[in-house]
Amino acid sequence: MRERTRSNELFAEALTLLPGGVDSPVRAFRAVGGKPIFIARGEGAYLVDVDGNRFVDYVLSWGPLVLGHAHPRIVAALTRALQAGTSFGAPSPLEIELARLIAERVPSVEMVRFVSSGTEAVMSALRLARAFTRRTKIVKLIGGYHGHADLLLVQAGSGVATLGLPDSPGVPPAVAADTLSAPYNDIDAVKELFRAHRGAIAAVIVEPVAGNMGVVPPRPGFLAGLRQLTSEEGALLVFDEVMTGFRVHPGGAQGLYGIRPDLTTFGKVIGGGLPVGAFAGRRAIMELIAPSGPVYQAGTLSGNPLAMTAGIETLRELAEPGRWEQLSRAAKEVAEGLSARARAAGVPLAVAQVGSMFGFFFTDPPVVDWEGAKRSDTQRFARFHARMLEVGIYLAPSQFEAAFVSTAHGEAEISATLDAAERAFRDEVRR
Ligand code: KE4
Repeated sequence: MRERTRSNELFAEALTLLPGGVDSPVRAFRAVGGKPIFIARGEGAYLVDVDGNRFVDYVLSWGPLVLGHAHPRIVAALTRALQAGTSFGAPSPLEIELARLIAERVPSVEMVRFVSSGTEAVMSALRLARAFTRRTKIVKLIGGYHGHADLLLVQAGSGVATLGLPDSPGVPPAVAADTLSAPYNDIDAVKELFRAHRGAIAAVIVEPVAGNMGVVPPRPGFLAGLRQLTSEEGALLVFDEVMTGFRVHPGGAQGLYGIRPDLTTFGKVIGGGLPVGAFAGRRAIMELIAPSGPVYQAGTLSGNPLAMTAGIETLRELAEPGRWEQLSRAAKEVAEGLSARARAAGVPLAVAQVGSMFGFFFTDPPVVDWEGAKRSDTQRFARFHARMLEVGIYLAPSQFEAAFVSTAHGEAEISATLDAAERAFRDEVRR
């Protein structure tokens, strides 16, 4: 590993122009110590930093790069699309194509509206849910992260949890008051909220596999319980699949668990690494969105041809024979390998893997909610993260994030990762 001289110089310069030297808080390495690494390029399963160091990348831009960096099919398609221009501000056939690909794969989706981020998708979906039900309260699960819209910065995960921010200044109490929260995997706590706020709850929004408090899968019956409860209470069930969409199953988490939400939000993978989000669901709800209905929502670059192109090619490539099996197998091999090596070294480790995403906590298993996640040893995670980084394995710089594999993660990358982990666990025990 070369000295990260250039990276540190750039970070010092970035600090004078960008708050915290980054454009998104969780990239700042605050939770694991050290300084963020400035990247020159991505190559398949690898990141290459500005000092020439190569890392096996398990962040993959926080999920989007399911085919790895600079996949030839994506680069070729974008190069062609670029020749036709970058944005039209008018409809194009590409939006229809990507919407059709999503609807074909996700049975609950009849209509789609594209936006430019997951935050926009969730914000718009909840406005729509409030309009459709004529109710104002929203239920979210503690540790869930759904972007940084005011109404969702309540007991949120991801960077909010990473930085230990109780919530966020600037969010009016009146706005936060309409957001109720309950522990993840606790259906009785959600039922209690409905009892206490009968007739007032517009929607429950849930990460069907939580990926922003670390990876916490739904316990059997939890998602079905939310589906039944929201149907009985006249509220909408919103699956936030910004992370899980086309990551955990060809049909998203709803395909994996056989649940049909009323609305779904997407992002990340459907843009193949370009700025995109979407909210989608059944026609009767979606047609309330302007201009077909009165619920306003808009965006200058919504459905832009470059993001649509990258998304179309990503979903088509994912549909090639064997891609899903390859992704799940790679993630399973890493997850099980970490578990076995931690056990052999006597390090308590709770590991979870769903499709091509996985996570681990330095604590005894299982971790089923935010309370369990925050009880894990985050200092041990920080030491592990640093040790892995030093030998070229790039994990999310936060305990409260997920790890992802791509179709470019092969045996060489996996064995390098597990060998590094074995040494890191042993160093941890010897310290
Ligand atoms: P964006 O606005 O960041 O595109 O999406 C927000 C969002 C919504 N829903 C879920 C389930 C998400 O995971 C996210 C964004 N995820 C984080 C990482 N866990 C983005 C990384 C970052 O904030 O820099």
